[in-house]
Amino acid sequence: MQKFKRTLITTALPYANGPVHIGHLAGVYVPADIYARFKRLRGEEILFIGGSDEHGVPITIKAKKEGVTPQDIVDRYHSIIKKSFEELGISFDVYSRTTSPTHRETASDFFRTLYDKGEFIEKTSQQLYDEQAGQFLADRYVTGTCPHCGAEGAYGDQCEKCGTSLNATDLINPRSAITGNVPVLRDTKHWYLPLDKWEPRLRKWILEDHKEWKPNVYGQCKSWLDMGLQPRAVSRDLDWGIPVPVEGAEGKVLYVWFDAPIGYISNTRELLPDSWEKWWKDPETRMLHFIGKDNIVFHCIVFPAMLMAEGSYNLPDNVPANEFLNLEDDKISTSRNWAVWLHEYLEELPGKQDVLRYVLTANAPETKDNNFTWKDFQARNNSELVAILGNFVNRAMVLCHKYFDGRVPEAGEWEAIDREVMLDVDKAVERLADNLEHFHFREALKDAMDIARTGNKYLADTEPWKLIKTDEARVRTIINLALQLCANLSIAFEPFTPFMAKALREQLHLGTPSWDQLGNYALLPAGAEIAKPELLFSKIEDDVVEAQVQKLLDAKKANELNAWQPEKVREEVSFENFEKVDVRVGTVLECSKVPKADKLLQFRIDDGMGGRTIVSGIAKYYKPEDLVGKQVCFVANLAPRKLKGVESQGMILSAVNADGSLTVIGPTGPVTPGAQVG
Ligand code: B3M
Ligand code: ZN
Repeated sequence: MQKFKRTLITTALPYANGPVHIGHLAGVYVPADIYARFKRLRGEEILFIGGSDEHGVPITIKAKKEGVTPQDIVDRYHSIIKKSFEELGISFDVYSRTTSPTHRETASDFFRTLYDKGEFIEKTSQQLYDEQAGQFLADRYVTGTCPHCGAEGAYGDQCEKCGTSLNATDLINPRSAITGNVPVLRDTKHWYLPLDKWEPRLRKWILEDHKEWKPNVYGQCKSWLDMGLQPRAVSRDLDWGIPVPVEGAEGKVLYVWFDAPIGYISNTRELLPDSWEKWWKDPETRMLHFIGKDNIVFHCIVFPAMLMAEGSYNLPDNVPANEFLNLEDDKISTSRNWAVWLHEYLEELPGKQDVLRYVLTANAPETKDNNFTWKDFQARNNSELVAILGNFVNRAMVLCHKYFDGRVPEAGEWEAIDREVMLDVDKAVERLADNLEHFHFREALKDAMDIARTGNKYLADTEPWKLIKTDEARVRTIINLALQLCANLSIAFEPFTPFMAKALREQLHLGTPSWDQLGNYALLPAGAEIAKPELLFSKIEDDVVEAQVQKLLDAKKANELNAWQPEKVREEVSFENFEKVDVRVGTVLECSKVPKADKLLQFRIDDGMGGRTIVSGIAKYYKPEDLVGKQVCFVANLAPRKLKGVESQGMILSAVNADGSLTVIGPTGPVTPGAQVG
């Protein structure tokens, strides 16, 4: 492996058209932050870059829907996202945005450099155009049927059902997302990056030189390369974005996927205006892109091709992309509001940043899609963080206060069991570093947790609370070692749960942590004072997680109601046929439940003709006594049917609501029983 001097870590720039949710965190930001913190602890030179992606069609669509400007939308979400990342402890060195002047200049210059070098193809082609809206329909401005899987509602840039990336003109039955109109085709000129030109170099660089990439990443790249690369348009006919910086390009902007990755460069420049270049151009800098799997092609093929075309930049050394996280066994969806939003989590579960970081790491979708459930969240908190980690640290510190006045006791000779414990911890630390280095964060977390497990077992095996009566000298040694393990834990957990790690270091009166201190069992000098232990984690009760599940269910319900559409109108009938149905008004005389049928109510109706019995399936929605005395409409000439042994002589009319519930239909004023409706 090449020896690098420093590491540039980038994270996908989230679209500023909504807040971030746990799927983003588990896939990108938590693993990247763990890695960045690990490297800092090792004393390596790193730079950790984040920022908001503020261009693209989803933002303009959202703005239109709300009747505000795209700038209003990105201002709102950029600040929500930035603040929530900070509160979760994502330790970016810079978090900027693609509407910044530095970015506009950087992206513009980048395009211009490629343009001047003749790296683009200029091509006029036919694109979809909405005549009523008076604009071209790029990307998400058009929906239609996916030509690959036949799904309805595929977007002009991608089908979310089968994941295929599309051109708007590929869609079957395209419709404008602005007006719903059928678009027409119009000529327009765009700039294309000929990916095919870079294909041989990309093939060698990925398929031969980067066989170590994660199988999901390598596999996706291989299948793209094997399909053959085509020129890709890097401009769009839109009024939101960075203007194409050439003559005759009025009304055209850079495609969002052209400018967004350049955002990594701009944000580096913004932070380090004088020394940014060493992070991008010095071959001794290693670049890593942390992203989700839907961004692989852009980071492994398109952006590298842009960098190759420019010529003076490094290519990424690795792209540790993750799979997706599901929520309560269902795909996370922003539009369906099926998500746990970070800013809401921080507000509703204050002080529990580490719990979320821990659970998302323990469940990280590293090799396959994974699932987040609130039950699992609670279980991991209560039976891992509280019962293993928190418990061990608390016991060790409490014993130190109880027997030794809160001063670290001096250790005597280490015995065999002590040395075994140290050996176990040494091994865990070694695995931990190796797993972190290889982006195996779930395994790494287990390794860190093993230190606490070892500590718990050590106390259980040595039973200092019994030994204190007979052998205080031995207890001094045991508590000393137990406290040294606590000190080790405060370092090992720093990448994963930084808030807890800091609190623990403060309680132990430890200074700045460094990775080299791991495996050192004399971190706390004998005689040093430690603070009174404060619980590092607290139990999460059932009502807390139940409220979260209920919130999701409420969102689902609201969403279903929102998405409700009236049934299609039935086939036309003639007036004569309509007249055949004899609808009358009657008054409910009696109403009771039909025995052994939980859906049915049995009515006795005054129909002006001596009365009749009707059975109706509305028991879920009405109590029998609520309907007595009410007037209802019923079909009087329906052939009689037996329902649960009762003959029903007609049908009471009711309407089906959006949520499936039924409301009985009756007259708005008093009507003579038996009167005809028509
Ligand atoms: N904003 C897509 C996404 O959030 C896009 C990433 C840009 S990274 C340069 O999934
Ligand atoms: Zn599809």
